Amino acid sequence: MAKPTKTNPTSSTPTPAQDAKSADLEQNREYGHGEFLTSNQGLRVNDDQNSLKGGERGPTLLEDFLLREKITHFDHERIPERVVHARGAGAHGYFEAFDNASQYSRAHFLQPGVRTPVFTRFSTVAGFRGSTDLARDVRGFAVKFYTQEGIYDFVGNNIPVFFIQDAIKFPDLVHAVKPEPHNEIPQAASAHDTFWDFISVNPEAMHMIMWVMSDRAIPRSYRMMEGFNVHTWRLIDAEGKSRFVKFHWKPKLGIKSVAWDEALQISGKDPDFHRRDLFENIEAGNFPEWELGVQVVEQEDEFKFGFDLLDATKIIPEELVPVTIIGRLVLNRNPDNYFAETEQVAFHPGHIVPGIDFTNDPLLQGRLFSYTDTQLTRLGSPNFHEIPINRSIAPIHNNQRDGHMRQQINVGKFSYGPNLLNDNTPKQAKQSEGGFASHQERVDGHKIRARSKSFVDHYSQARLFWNSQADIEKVHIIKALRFELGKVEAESVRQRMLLQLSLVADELATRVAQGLGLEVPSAEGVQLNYSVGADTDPAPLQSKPATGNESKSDALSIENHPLNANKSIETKQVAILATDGADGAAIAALTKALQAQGATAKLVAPHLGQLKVSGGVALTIDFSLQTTASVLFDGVYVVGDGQVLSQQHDAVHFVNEAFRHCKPVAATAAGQALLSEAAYGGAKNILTSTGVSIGDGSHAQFLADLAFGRFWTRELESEPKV
Ligand code: HDE
Repeated sequence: MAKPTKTNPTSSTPTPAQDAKSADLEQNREYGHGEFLTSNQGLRVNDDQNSLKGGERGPTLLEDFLLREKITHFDHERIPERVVHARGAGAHGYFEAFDNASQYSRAHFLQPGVRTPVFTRFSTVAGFRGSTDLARDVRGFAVKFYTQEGIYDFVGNNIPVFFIQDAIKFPDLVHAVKPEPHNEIPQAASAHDTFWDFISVNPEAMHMIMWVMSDRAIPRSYRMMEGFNVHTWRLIDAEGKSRFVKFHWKPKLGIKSVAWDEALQISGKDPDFHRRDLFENIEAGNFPEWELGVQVVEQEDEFKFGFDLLDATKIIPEELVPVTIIGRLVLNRNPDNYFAETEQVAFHPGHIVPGIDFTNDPLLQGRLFSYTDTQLTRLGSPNFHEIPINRSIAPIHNNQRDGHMRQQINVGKFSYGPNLLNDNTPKQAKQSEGGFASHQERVDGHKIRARSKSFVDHYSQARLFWNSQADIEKVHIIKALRFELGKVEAESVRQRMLLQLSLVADELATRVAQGLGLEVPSAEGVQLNYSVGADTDPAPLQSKPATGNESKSDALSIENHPLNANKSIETKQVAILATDGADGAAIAALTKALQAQGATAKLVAPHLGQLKVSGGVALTIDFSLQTTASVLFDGVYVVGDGQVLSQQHDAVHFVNEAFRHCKPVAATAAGQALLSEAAYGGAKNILTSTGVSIGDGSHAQFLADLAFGRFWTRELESEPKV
């Protein structure tokens, strides 16, 4: 019988020849279409609708092996979710090295022109698997490279620093941020007592807090985030020379975020917003792309910075060490099955290949233990590397044996080495044969539980971040902290946080305090840092406030980031708000103009079904006002009858909200009446604002506004001075 083919192949489905990993997965794909239903033992099933009973109305018989098999399998369908990063979305793609990569690393996947299949998983951190995509949170950015030398995992985040400096603190951090244990509230949110209590006594978190309170923590799309591998790593070149490196993923679409109020709305209107955005864009052929950048530091320059390269709460400012681009990542295929691939994929920062090595960053060192360990609970067996999505395309030969769910059938009687009876194979590989050998670093010291003094400054880079923000970004950080600390019930925690913020920047602390109705306390004589051992004097570990340090870095801002200099409307979504009788030619022209530049138009109307536009044409409506919301779009264009729409609360709300979220809003002359009706805060007529236009035939102003992005001046103008 001919093998059934996939019934709905998409444009993004590569042929096996294009992608070695896809070919590898093909042996596990099951299509089912057109086949007989069978049991798990291959038996064709005759009746899957009725259980086996003693008489039509009698009890079900224990003999019913088909019932038992089906129910038993169902009963065991769930596995434990990830303890962190539980909610995610995955995609297949490839990485391509540029010609300059090999000067830094001997890794095969970094040699000129080599294309390596990858699987990438993006995630939120704190929320459970079923939580919302738009939580204020760090985003995971993990990439599994199926290299010819084995698996290399890049297990990073969209923020380049972390909350803590030492892995031993990780369980406390996670316990503090997860829902409080007595009532499991709140879900996917850091705005509660335990998180801020922990932060307020751990000043090493202050730099990370600045990032998490910024718009980086509410991305517009997984496709529009940077990625970082946080720690300093080592790259080893062909001569064996080691250099320090920080890795960056730079998104081709720039860095984009949503407004906080918008994030809250999206969480209700479409909690799968980021997952859907990734999936739909890949299906549509809008393949997301990032460039891989490296900041390389020569071994001899290790101590030339005012911070320690081994401290994961520090960046290397791009002004000090520029980022060199060495390759690109393209995601071009959706998973066939969420559970089999996205849920079962298992990343590990310890999965490395020759040409990459670790540093002594104490956060990284602890991670090297954690990731295999956690898979044993989550995936249930040391054989998780055999699950198809985790399987290396480089062959595996070793003397590890057995365990739950073992798939490999090791032939022969030898499972040990060295041996003579099996020609001493599988044999060790020399480095010249691709064998991995750790970088030989001289290590010398006392066995000691302590934090290096070089890790003490917790405020300078937090302040650098604050200084680097555009005015609107500062306002967003202040509002985020007012929200988060406003949800904290213990006033002592609010007070301590204000104190910590005052050591970053007075203006920041004062404005947050105003929102909380509190005064900023004095830091005089207060113990700031509780992250010390019982016999350790905390005084030398009190980091000094960074006042006076006024340096800036554009790469820390979204608004001023060089990646956002190129304005484009590519992959943006526009809602065309229309009514029956609307100008069909205007809709067609606008749709065409948007599509020509890579954007998408969706028709939104008061009802679903067909829209009867001028010229007797009927158009299919994508959404009714009840099934969508303006928060799901990047811009709104009113083409319908503005008089009719202004009578409908949902339509007025649609425009008001888009305006409030600082998005481009436009109308044809016929639709203008809706814009006149919409008013921000009940006061201001939006027609006079920036980013609001009345379209002529070309819609040029709207297209320019859409490319510009957000008109944050509207928010700045409306900002109460307190
Ligand atoms: Fe993770 N982290 N982590 N982490 N992490 C996990 O591994 C851990 C840290 C990151 O999509 C877990 O398979 C410790 C930093 C991502 O599957 C677990 C410490 C960074 C993902 C774990 C950290 C990350 C994880 C949970 C401090 C950015 C999701 C499930 C020492 C560089 C990967 C799992 C995916 C997942 C431990 C800190 C990134 C428990 C102990 C820093 C993207 O092993």
